[in-house]
Amino acid sequence: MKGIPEMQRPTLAAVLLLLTLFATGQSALATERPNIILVMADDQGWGQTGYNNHPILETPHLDAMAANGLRFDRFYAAGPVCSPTRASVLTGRTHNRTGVLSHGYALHRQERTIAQALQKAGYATGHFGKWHLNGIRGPGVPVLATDPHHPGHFGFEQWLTVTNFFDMNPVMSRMGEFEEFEGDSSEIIVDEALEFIAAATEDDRSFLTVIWYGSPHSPFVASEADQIDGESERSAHHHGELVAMDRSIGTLRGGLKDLGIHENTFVWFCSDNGGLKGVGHDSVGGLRGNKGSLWEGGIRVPGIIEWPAKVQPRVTEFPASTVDIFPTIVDILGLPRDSMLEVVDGISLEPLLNAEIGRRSRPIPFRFQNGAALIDNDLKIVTERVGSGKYLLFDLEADRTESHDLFAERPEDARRLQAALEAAVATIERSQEGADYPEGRVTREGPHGRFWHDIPEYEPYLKDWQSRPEYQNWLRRRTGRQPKR
Ligand SMILES: [Ca+2]
Repeated sequence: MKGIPEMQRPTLAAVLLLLTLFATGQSALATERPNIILVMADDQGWGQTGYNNHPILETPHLDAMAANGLRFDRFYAAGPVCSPTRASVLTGRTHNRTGVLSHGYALHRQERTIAQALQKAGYATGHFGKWHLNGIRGPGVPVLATDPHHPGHFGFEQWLTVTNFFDMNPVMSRMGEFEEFEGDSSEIIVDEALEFIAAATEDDRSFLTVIWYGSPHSPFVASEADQIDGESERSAHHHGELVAMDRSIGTLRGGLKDLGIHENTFVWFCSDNGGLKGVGHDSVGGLRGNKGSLWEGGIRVPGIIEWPAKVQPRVTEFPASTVDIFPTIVDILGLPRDSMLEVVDGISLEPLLNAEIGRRSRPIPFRFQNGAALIDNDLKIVTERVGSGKYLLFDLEADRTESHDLFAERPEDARRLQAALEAAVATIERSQEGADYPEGRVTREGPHGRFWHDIPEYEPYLKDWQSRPEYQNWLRRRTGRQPKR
């Protein structure tokens, strides 16, 4: 205090006090805002959890998460295949609005994403694993730094990402730099995600971490220890991938506890589409249809929210969807509504976290290839061909296998839901033409659906990758070349 006149001392002390209060206030604010982790399996069917009584598969970590959180018995992937559902998670919109008509389509850069919204709110944002929103097809390869649709263009400040499904010992892209890893793909990305989480926590930053597994998608490769005894090879490997994925859920939950942040971390687990056929056991728990269809088996998936600070553990029958993720987070964090691009198809599930809220206020729309459907609480209307004028109506509560068409028997519901479905299809078509974008049209940064083999920047790697198991058969088919020794 030497040299500072006596009278100014209280002022200086007050400034110091204010600075201290400011710093404390900031960190109190940071701890109030929950961290967000979005975790998604690739092709895990509704029936493929222990808690849904799978005949051979045990998922102790998902079961524990479900027992400590809000478990959805009717959770829907917004699309029946992978890229569409991923687009819906990031935008809160049904996928056809966003450019992602099917797998291998690119998400329009004109969309607004949950990662951009949280980045703007000061969150650290990271993406780990499968991306599949860059319009590239073929088994997962590391995403190029020059890719106009890499996660960095959609609000992720860090990413360790593969174009599509990936498996044992993957090659991944860390912000454009290729890295080779050893081990099970689920465990690798959870370990990497935990490092990102630890760094953000160390910096006193809230975070959004997106963990998108490549399991249990084909090729089915599980370690010896994870394969289930007595199963055929295909079944042993497919279910073994789920064993490893489940273990990585345990690692994630344990890691959050070790960092002392599990209470106020909001974790949302789901799958990206329904289960597969021919994997040794029913993957969809007796529902109708599989991946690729708008029947329940194609879209109903495991779904769990765990957030110990706020969520009352229980099982809910409330129908919810991946389109609800972004609106729910916007609501919880009090972000501006225009963080999301209208038309938003999801609703906030924030009121559901602590109490049952009765009926869902807005139906869940589906529009995929030729078909469309609308789920309005217990009722579901389906058309297998848009424009055919043919509709089917089911009561999912009474008829969970969608076996009994009520369209003729329930004319009032049929008329109401047919009109609602036609209206939904019409607005989705307008979005598809670009009506939601300020430009009034779609401006596209690259083609949809290219195979990476045809992209010149991958050419230098083709020779090496021909001997890798995940690309070997595929490359042989595409190039007619034999793998080199
Ligand atoms: Ca998938």
